[in-house]
Amino acid sequence: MFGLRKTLGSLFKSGRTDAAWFDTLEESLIQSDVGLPTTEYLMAALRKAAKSEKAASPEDLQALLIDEVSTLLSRLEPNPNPLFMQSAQQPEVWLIVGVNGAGKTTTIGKLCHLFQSQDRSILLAAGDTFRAAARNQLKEWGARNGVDVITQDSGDAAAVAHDSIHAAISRKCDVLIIDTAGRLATQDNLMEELKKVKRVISKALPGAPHQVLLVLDGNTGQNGINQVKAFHAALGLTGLAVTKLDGTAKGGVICALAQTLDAEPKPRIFALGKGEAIGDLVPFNARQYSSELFN
Ligand SMILES: Nc1nc2c(ncn2[C@@H]2O[C@H](COP(=O)(O)OP(=O)(O)OP(=O)(O)O)[C@@H](O)[C@H]2O)c(=O)[nH]1
Ligand SMILES: [Mg+2]
Repeated sequence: MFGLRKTLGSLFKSGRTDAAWFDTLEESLIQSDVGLPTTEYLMAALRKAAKSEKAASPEDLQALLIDEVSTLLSRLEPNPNPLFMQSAQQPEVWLIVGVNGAGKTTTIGKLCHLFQSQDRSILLAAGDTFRAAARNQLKEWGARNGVDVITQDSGDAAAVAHDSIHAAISRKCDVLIIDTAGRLATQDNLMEELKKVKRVISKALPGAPHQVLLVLDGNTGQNGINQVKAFHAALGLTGLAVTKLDGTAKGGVICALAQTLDAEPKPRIFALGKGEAIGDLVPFNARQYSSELFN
């Protein structure tokens, strides 16, 4: 599944762990967007283990690497995962944000499917008011899931959010998921609009939004870290969904994130997107991810 696997798969099967072997491993980690500090940290741990002969064979080193990365990534694992919490809030409001094309609308379709499998009633809100096509795309996901979508012809995302909260309250929906238009964190006016959407939601329903989820393209590399920081600073993210991890060689960005977000209480990674289909959303599990990355 991960492209990194091809290089590493053969590396961990080779018999010798000489200097060239370590160099190849180091190169692979950097290429997969693990990032320099994390690569250095991991390589130091492996070299030390190899020297002390605690881990001599490639298999031993592979197991050690999986352990190290798993420990690192466990910082990002929510416990419990809000995807599976039946909260007392009704409606529980999810605000979905991120840069253009990250996979927000698709992730909403998948989330909707997941929540429905938990027997929760859902309402969607088309807060991406920039393009009519965006509204239609969300409507398609709504139709696929048999779920209503609140839309407006106006160009005001905050008004849609406001409407949808009242609709969700009066319909007694368990979960309301609000889509937003993609934007760069450097576009100040658009970030202000997003803050306004959040304020309007809080006013319409104190305590909401209960989750502010940043959808991050797993292929964005180190820039993904800046996205997380900037959106978090503006909105107070609670969670991340990292998408397009099917067939990428860049899954390492999650390791870099773990190191960066170390000191932060939030956000955590709730889910990974592994395809375009409705079922292609998996809850984030540090150990599983780590062994998939290096197997
Ligand atoms: N392979 C793969 N493709 C994905 C995944 N998630 C989303 N996509 C695709 O990425 C493209 C963009 O997805 P959207 O959901 O439209 O992204 P968005 O963030 O809503 O985009 P904007 O609303 O334009 O900002 C679509 O072609 C999706 O099918 C994933 O996990 N894997
Ligand atoms: Mg969209």
